[in-house]
Amino acid sequence: DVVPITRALISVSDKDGIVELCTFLASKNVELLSTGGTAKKLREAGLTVIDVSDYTGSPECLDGRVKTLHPKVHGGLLGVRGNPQHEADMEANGIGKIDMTVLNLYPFEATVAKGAAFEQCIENIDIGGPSMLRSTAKNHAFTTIVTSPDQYAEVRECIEGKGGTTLALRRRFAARAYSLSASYDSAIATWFTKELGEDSPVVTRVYKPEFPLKYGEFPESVRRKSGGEKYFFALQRRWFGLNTNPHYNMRCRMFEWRPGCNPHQKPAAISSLLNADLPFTVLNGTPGYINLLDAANAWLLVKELREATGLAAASSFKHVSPAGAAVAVPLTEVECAAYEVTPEGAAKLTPSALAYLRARNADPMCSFGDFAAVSDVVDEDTALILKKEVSDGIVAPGYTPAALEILKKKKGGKFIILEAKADFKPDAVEYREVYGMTFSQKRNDVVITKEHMTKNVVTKGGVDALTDGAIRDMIVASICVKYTQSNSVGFARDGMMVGVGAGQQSRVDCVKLAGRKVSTWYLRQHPKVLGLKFKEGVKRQDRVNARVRYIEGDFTDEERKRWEAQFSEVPEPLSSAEKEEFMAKATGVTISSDAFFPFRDSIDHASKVGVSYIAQPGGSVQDGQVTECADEYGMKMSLTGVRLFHH
Ligand code: 93A
Repeated sequence: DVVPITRALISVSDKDGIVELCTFLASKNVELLSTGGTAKKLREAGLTVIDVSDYTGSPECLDGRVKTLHPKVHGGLLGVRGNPQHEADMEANGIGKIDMTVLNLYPFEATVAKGAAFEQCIENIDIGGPSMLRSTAKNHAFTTIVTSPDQYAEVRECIEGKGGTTLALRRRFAARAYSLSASYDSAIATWFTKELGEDSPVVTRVYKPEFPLKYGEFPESVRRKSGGEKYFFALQRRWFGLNTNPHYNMRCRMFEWRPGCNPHQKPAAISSLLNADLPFTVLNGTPGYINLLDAANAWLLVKELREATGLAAASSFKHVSPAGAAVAVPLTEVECAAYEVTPEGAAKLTPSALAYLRARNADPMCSFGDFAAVSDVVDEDTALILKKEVSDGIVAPGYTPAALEILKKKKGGKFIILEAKADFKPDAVEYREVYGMTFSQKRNDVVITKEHMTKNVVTKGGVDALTDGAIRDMIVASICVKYTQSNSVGFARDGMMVGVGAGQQSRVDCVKLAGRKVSTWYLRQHPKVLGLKFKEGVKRQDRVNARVRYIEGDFTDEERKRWEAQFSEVPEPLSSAEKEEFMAKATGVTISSDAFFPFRDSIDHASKVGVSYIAQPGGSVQDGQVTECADEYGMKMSLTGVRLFHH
């Protein structure tokens, strides 16, 4: 199935690498036919080239609109070799065989992107190129279509090694050529439709496959023992409650069953747009469906936090919402104790490490098995913190060799490590296909700045009542909710999220949920919690969970017995009065909400967890009542004017 190349037609707009390829082809005695600009470039490099117009006997005309649209070109590409009728037709019409086409198309998309005039865009619609591409790809049994400089090396290697191109290569290149043709036409159709003034252009987007996604399997042993998945589900529900149970992930992990989204949803794969790459490359591990959704959101969140604050940022994602996020602000001594680091150790931490330590410690119970993101190069300090934690993977713009070595050993070598493209900028319009419907919308590219937090402070004292720290926390919390599934609210203090509420149907429930996390975060710093005496060998995550249960305190008798067994000294209960007394001192917390507060109830609840500052879009008919309520509590509230729903 190897076809030797004796004649090739070269016609490229992007002339990168073309001289080198053609020099190689010439050295293999390939006759080169070429169009105007390409022929000129090849001749300048000293190559012998036949102009297509000389070959066809038809001059390029109509300002180059007609260059290769000729039976001697298309016949030479489309004729079926060995077919007596075709061979006779070719003979009768003086059509010689052309074995290979190397081409790329007029830069239509780049011309549009430049903001060129309508006529110039029209002129950049390539006609001859796609025609040759389609002819060559159709006849791939005999002809080779090369459409991108990134294929030149492979084609050279194949000709060098095999004396021609193989059928496998020709088929692969033909498939790529038709994808290019589809993508090119899609770009033209999109642009043209927009020019008609349509709001939501109908488009076809063309993707290239990247890699299959990891999906979990029930190991055979579990299947056999439990008598099937159904029984296992029932058992899991009985043992551990519904999926919201914090132990759920642990169970999944124990059985190496990664719900991403579900084991029966296969095949699962990821693709990228034909003319764009994924925002990251995989350095280690096999990511699953949810991992990559987490990674994409987590990466954009930390990138934005970094840009907004100028500080290293980190986030800890679970189920496509942040459990925590933070920028690198030094820890207090009490925080060091609560996060299990020594003050000396904390003082030496790099900014990346500090940011992740904070992000992970917002809600360490929820962060179990997280997907981490760091805005800066991951160094050894950061890797050593992650090494101790149960985590699924990380995305960052780079890794020091020492950090990479540590992380690659995590999870028996399965820890997912993604290198993010530092300059990644998502497309202006985003698309999502659900149940056969394609939604498109402008991406939420609003850049949250100090201006949003200061332009409309509606509470007493106005903008002068905001401290720099409060403004920073308003920005951090608002960027965080921008990447949190709605309805969402986020509480921040000292550059760190200390309670994120995601995916609630009512705002007040969201405030209660996230507010409970804030209380837990605060109470983890209560002297009685810091003084808990764990037995030797109690694992890190078990200590985290045990502290949370201590703070919650709502044990059944059985549960209490099991809980107490983890301590060398049985702890005295933490009474409601003690908790209230401690929480009464809480202050300086900022809350940001992804949409307006429709009633004062959310503010009433926020007042119980030390909220001093509020950032919210405003726009409710009850804004006045909410402002009065904030004033009652002495809180300072900014109306930002930007809603931040995220789904
Ligand atoms: O104007 S065209 O649509 N008409 C043609 O007949 C034709 N043949 C090749 N564009 C045509 N091409 C395109 O010209 C190729 O696809 C390639 O992008 C470009 C190369 O032109 P040049 O060699 O003059 O730089």
